[in-house]
Amino acid sequence: MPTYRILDQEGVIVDKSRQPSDISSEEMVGLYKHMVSVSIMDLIMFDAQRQGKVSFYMVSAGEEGIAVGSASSLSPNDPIFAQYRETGIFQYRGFTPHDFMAQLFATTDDPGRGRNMPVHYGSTKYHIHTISSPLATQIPQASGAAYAVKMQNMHNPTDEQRVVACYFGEGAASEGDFHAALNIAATRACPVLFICRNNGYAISTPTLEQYRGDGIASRGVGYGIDTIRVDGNDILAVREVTRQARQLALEQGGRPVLIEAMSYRVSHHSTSDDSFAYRAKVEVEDWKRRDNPITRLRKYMESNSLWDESQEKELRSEARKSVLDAYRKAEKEKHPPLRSMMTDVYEELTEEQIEQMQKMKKMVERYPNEYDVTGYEGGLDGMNVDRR
Ligand SMILES: Cc1ncc(C[n+]2csc(CCOP(=O)(O)OP(=O)(O)O)c2C)c(N)n1
Repeated sequence: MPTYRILDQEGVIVDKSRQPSDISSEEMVGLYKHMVSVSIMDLIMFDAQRQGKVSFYMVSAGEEGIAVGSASSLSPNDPIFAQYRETGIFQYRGFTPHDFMAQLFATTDDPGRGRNMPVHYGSTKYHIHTISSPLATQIPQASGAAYAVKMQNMHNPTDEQRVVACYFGEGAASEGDFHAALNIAATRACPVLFICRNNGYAISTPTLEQYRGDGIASRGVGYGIDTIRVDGNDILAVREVTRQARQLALEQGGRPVLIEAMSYRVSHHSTSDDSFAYRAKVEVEDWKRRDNPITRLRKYMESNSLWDESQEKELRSEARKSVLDAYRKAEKEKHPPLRSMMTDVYEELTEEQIEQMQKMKKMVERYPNEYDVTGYEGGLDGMNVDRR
């Protein structure tokens, strides 16, 4: 299946008769700023993990264009299900450095109350379901949500008609859940965009060992789903493809569309990985030099007098400053009270949970040198629970 692109690696329009449509200069610059902001936060937080400030981190280096470009073509009300390398969608929808840091440092402002690993963001406000660690969890969930959205669209035709967007890697597409999700979405005609980031690796497994067919795109065709492959390093192409896919997904009462966005995972898989154990450094360096969604758009903007070196410098220093400010604040914040490890499971704490929390409190009181709870809101008192 061929790959759709608008810009080549030098940021030049491939087909002069197909200029980027439906995008103003301000919007284009906005997309660029979002990509750069994500990449700067990634660098800072990757280092923060190395310094022991956060326990874990994952960057989206090289793939910023897929997240930011597709998010820009969704309605802000379209529910999103993501994997974990789509920080750009949170950035695009309005996450501030404070929101990112609250989750990464598990402060009291983290809506997940510190119960998840770092980068497992979620937001009711921005309609993004919380990220799940087990691969492919989100794909059948997205089909289910799209079925609900289909019903809502049908019952409320004058309301804004929504679609669901679901992101995953080509490795996650090897899970059974992927196949079940695509089939149910196709047979029930659910308005869902399946957006696969094919970045060449699933941790240490290269795509050559992941599948023998024509990538993930060929699978969409097999399920009777309209499918397109796009150059994931070309943010304008990703944006355009997602815009058209969204329209298609709303036609005839709803239908799924599969987008396979081709890219390359420039970074290590996560802070727990050393990718040079399974791929040559020169391969990575080569990709870094040859192609990148950020430099591609920058070249295009510069050649169209939309951007220059001084704007670049200003953007980078502002983005760095706002991330570092939020980082320094979050570092000093308390974690949520320890009792919140038990809350939100049932409407009220159960007898068993209360008993466990009381036992735990006694244990902490008995061994104060082993358990430092001063970093948690309320300290020891944060473990008090009511027995009604
Ligand atoms: C069910 C399950 N199996 C294995 C893992 C361990 N694991 C975490 S990420 C990952 C690779 C996923 O690769 P891909 O979907 O291509 O996304 P990428 O990391 O390349 O963005 C694996 C195997 C997991 N989290 N869940």
